[in-house]
Amino acid sequence: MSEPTPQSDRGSYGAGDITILEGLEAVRKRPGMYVGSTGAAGLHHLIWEVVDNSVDEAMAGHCTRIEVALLADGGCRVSDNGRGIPPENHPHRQHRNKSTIEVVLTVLHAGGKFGGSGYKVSGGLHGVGVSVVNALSGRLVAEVYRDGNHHRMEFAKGGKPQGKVEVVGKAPRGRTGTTITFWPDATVFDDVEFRAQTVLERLQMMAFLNKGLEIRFKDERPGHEQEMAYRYGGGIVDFVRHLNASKEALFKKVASFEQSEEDQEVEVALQWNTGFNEGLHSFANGIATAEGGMHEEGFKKALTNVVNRYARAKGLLKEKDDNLSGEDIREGLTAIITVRLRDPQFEGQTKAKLGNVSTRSLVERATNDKLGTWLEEHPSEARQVVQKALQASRARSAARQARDLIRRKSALEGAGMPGKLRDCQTRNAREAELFIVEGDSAGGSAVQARDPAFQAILPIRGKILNVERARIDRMLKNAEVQALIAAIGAGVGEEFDVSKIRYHKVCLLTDADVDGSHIRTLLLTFFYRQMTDLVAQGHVYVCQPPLYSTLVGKEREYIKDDAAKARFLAEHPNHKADFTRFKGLGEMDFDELGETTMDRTKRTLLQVSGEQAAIADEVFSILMGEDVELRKHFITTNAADVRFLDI
Ligand code: 0RA
Repeated sequence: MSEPTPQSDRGSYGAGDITILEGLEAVRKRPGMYVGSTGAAGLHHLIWEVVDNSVDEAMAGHCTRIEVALLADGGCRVSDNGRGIPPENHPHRQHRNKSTIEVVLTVLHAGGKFGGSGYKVSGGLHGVGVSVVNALSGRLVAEVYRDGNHHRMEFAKGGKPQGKVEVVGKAPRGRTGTTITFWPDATVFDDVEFRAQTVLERLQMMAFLNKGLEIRFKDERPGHEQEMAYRYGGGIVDFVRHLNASKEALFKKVASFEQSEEDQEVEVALQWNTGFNEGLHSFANGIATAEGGMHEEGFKKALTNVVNRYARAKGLLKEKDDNLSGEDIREGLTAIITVRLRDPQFEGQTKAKLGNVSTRSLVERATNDKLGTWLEEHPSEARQVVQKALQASRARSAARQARDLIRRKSALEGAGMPGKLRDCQTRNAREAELFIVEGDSAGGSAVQARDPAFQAILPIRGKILNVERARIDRMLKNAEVQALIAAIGAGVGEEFDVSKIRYHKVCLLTDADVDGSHIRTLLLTFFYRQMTDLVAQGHVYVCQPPLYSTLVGKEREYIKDDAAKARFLAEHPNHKADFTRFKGLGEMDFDELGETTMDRTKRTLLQVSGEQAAIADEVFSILMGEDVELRKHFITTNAADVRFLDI
């Protein structure tokens, strides 16, 4: 064993240590402030935080590989081949006697590199620092390979240092980097089991956004074993190809460009497909900006301008013709916009909207110049883009006529509410809930089971139209879709105004079988496409009706699914009574339905979040798009799994 790193005040405990422990204690008191929640999203945030630090090291040009492992004992290990956190004492005065490793892991917001180089993330919940992970862990081990040595420091529950940084051996030849292994604190989080799919989706996104960076994943948990590796030499160009892979591209080429300024840069990749939906995904410093913001605004404005300018110059639009609208130009567009900047301002409901005005002008200028040039250099592709927008424009005026028809029709139906809606009494949208229930008979039970003061019921019969494949004009003619739009009361498509919604919770209540899951997916696709803000702002929920019930003594217990049944059997090894399996909601009587699924004090609702909209878009497209083979594959490998919508 080698000499330990020199440390003054070894073992002594100064005033500074107390402040540090107070900082970590503050994180433990209010975890939500630092990682968003103590639910699944907050738990996974711990991994994102550690990985983000390694990605920063990669962005600074010092790291080419990151490995994430979910360990058999419930821990998570993140290793990189960066420079390694410096084991020497921290240069700042107030931390003078401490290794930088210790400072990075115990001082809030100290994760950043002291040189001030690179672009540091500052907004929202992101970039809170690895010390937050330490505070919320039951145990954490930091290992650093640097200067030929293997350094190690361990922390107990809540981030309490167990001694100082020690050199525990030699580093393998040429090896540098940082490895953080942590075990989330089971007394902080509701559940400490990581979900591989959630981690994989995030890692893949990070790999797309960081061209050439290799990100490996290994699940070592018994029964979950798998390995995965991502590395994209084309970066966001590959991301666009990937998103369009389940669709039919309008042409083979992906347009891409980048531009940088003193303290910010933008990169854009785009390609149209023959579909009708807009798939614009933006990121700031590697964080998804699901609510858009200045970078999206700049891009959209310039895209509209550039395509119209081109269409006029080439005589594809005549003098008497109106300009093509932005929506028409973006129909079938898949685009990734990623910006990196020094001081991002994250705004909006979910802190997922970029507020920096200077970024708008950078993106607008870049798009005007570079996409303009791209169109000039690719006349055949450019012509197809204009033709597609012209078609969209024609379809849109047909849709407008269909919408006017709905408006006139609902005006005739009195208050404008669909006949099938059993509305609630309250007119306060914040406390109002709409249950969309599959089938008329289940709808009847739900009407009896509800609390009519706050809960409205809308039965939906059969399968609503497949939104991904239908043009909006056809979709709007569907009676079920019309009833939905009228009940929610906030319009549809580009006219949707989330401030007008009549219910703050829109809950999907469908059978636990394949048909039910299909209808749920169709409804979610519809909301995601046509009422995007409803999803983005967290108003959509999935009910969790039980699949089984059984008698325990005289009490009836309800059991959510097969996993819960297995748990129940493990906890009650001598259980003899039969399990009743509910084939559909219709088999439950109304008080069962009320008690298990609707009663606000007893039910569990899954909130559908827009945070991972970019990835969800792909899932929806695979499921709903034209490619039957891909769709079959998806359904067979993910049957009955709705949890991908959870986080
Ligand atoms: C502080 C300073 C330097 C690097 C890091 C921290 C660092 C932190 C993490 C966390 C995970 N992986 C990491 N890699 C590096 C700068 C080091 C230098 O100037 O040599």
